[in-house]
Amino acid sequence: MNIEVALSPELIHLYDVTDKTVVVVDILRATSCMVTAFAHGVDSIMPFADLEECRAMSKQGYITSGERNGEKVEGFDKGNSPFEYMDLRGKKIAFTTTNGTQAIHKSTGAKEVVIGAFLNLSAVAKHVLDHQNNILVVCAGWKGRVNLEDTLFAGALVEKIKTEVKIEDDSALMAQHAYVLAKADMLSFLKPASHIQRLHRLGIQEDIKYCLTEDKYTIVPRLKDKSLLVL
Ligand code: 3SL
Repeated sequence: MNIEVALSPELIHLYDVTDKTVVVVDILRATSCMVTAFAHGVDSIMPFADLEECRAMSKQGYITSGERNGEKVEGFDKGNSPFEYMDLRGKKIAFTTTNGTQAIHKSTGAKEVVIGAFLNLSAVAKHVLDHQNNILVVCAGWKGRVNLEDTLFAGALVEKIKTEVKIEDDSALMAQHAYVLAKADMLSFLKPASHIQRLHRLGIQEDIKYCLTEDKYTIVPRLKDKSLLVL
C-alpha cells in the first residue's frame, strides 16, 4: 500500500485514481462541515460543482447549502460554517463550495472517495488501512492553488499511518514534515496562511479553532453514486 498527495485538485490528472481510495480534504471549511453534518445525523449530502444546479435541488426537498468566496450564497438555506450543520438530522443536503465540492467532482473516477477532516482523522486512517487500496489525498486548496491547512491534514494522515504504508511522492513527504512542525500548535502555525487571513476578515475565528480539532467524530462519509453517505 502506498500514499500520495495531490496538493491541489489541478494536479489530480498526474495520478491514476482508478485503483485508489481518494481522501478529499477541505479543512476550511467544506469537509469539516460535511463530517459535522453526518456526525449530527444528516441523511445524505449531494456535492455540486455548479451553484445553480445546487440551488435547483430545493424543489426536490433538499436543504441548499454552501458558499462562494467564503460567504453564504444568497437564497440558500445554509452557509459554510460547521456550526450550521448540527440541527439537520434526517435531512438531505445539496452542497456547493468554492473549492471543496469541486475537488470531490474531480475525484469521481476513483475506486472510492471518502471525506477527511481533522475532526475524523483517526477514523479516516483506520478506514484506509482497513480497505487496503493505494491512497491519494486530494487537497482542495484555493482556486487551484495550494493551501497550508489541507496540506497539514495530508501530513497528519501520512504521519498516522506511516508504519503501514510506503510514502510514494515528495508532496506526501513535505506534508508530513510540515505537520510534524505544526502539530504542537497548529493555530499559531497557520496564522499567516492565506485562507486563515481571509476567514479572519469575515470574522470567522470560532470555525477555524473547531475545524482544527482532531478526532471529535468517528464517522467517514463516502461517495456512493452522486451522494455522500455514512454507510
Ligand atoms: O472553498 C471551499 O470549499 C470552502 O470551504 C471555503 S470557505 O471556508 O467557506 O471560505
